[in-house]
Amino acid sequence: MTDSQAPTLYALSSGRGPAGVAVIRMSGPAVRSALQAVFGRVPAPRAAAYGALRDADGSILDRGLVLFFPAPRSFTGDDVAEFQVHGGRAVVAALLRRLGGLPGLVAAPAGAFTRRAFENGRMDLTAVEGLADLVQAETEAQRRQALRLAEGAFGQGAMRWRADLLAARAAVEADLDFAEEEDVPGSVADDGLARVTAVRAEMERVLADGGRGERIRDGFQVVVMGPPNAGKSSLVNHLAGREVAIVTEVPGTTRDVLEVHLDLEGLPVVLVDTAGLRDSDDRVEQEGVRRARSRAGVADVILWLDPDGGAPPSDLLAGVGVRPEGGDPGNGGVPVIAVRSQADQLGAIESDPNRLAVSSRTGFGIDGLLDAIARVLQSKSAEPSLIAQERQRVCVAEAVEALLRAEDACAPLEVRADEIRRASQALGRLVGQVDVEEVLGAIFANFCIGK
Ligand SMILES: Nc1nc2c(ncn2[C@@H]2O[C@H](COP(=O)(O)OP(=O)(O)O)[C@@H](O)[C@H]2O)c(=O)[nH]1
Ligand SMILES: [Mg+2]
Repeated sequence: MTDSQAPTLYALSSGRGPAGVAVIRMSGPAVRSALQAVFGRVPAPRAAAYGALRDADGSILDRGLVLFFPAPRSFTGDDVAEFQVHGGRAVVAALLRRLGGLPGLVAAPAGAFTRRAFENGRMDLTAVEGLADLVQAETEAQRRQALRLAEGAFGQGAMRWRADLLAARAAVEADLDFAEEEDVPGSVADDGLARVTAVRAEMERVLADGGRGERIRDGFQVVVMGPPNAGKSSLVNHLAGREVAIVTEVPGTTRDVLEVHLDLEGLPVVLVDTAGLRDSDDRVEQEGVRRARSRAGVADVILWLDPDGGAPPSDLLAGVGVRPEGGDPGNGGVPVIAVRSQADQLGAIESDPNRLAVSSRTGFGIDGLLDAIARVLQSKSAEPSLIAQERQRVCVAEAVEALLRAEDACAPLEVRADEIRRASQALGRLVGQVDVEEVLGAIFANFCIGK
């Protein structure tokens, strides 16, 4: 299909109304003719034009602003136009109906505009993923990370690596081709292989981020643990501002793992309520305790709640490699914040200013607890990470593995050149230049219609 036969996409790009303004976008070869039909003219590029938008019989549908972005300097790389009209449902419906009746125009499925931008080389695949995350971002940390990705910070770096590897492979292959001719200096391949080592080291630095990017995207796990009846579920409900978990005075009420999503000073947090740790004959409760312990293993922070101010049991500490409160967050293990719960029941004398104490009943100490959690998570997310999701990490890790094999001095040069090629291919998949068909569907399914 040549470009002039490609369908012209149209969709409501703003949220469903009623709203003050709605934005309807078109992209494709029929944009100019559609503008002519609806607006009576094609406005000057990139300048807002105001006027009547007309139905097929000449009657006015609405008055609004029209913007025209000729190819290739548009979001998709094709001709693009946007209508800004009143955001009433009937206005939007009438304009969409009008556009749908024009020759060559088809309703855009989810992510279709971004897909055109990708196919036209306006964005690499990591930027597409960043844009999907940006639309979904709920906290400041998520917004910052997604924007960086959407602007191509990672994709551009990956393409530089790829260019370096192409040059390295060319050098190694040149050595191979001319090996018989004796007069080719052996250092040509050596130069190439030195580049390989430099690129591999850079990739390893990017990978060694402790998974921060994925955590920012998917949320930091804050796991609430403690003995039965410590008030874990009450605290989770209090922080969620709603009754997520069942609270009773019966020990062993919570048997499942419950999750609540929170925005903690801009950081996305998944607060996890768990079963109280104790030995029980009840099979369901035993399973709850098992799940609680396994969740502790992937926690970013454990909140240990105990109304008596007790410390977490040593087997829990050993089981998940936790370290005591105040430990250096940089040295591995899951940090534990020990909290005395139900502090409203403490006498003034018992309260210790150096120890966190909270009451879900009165709200006492809650701000201090949130600060303590935020401090730990901020230290974990201080340095931004380039990698935001598993797909990206897998591609870079595959490239590193191939380069490590390419660096093996015992391997024949043919094999080493081939491993460099494999690494380039993994980077090609990362930015979406090779073998992407099967991932595209999954990626664009995350988009909304109109993006
Ligand atoms: N006085 C007081 N009672 C609390 C507080 N938090 C929870 N409780 C009570 O302690 C009991 C157990 O609470 P729950 O949240 O189910 O504890 P969990 O087993 O750790 O999840 C319930 O009767 C709650 O009403 C608190 O801050 N102050
Ligand atoms: Mg509970």
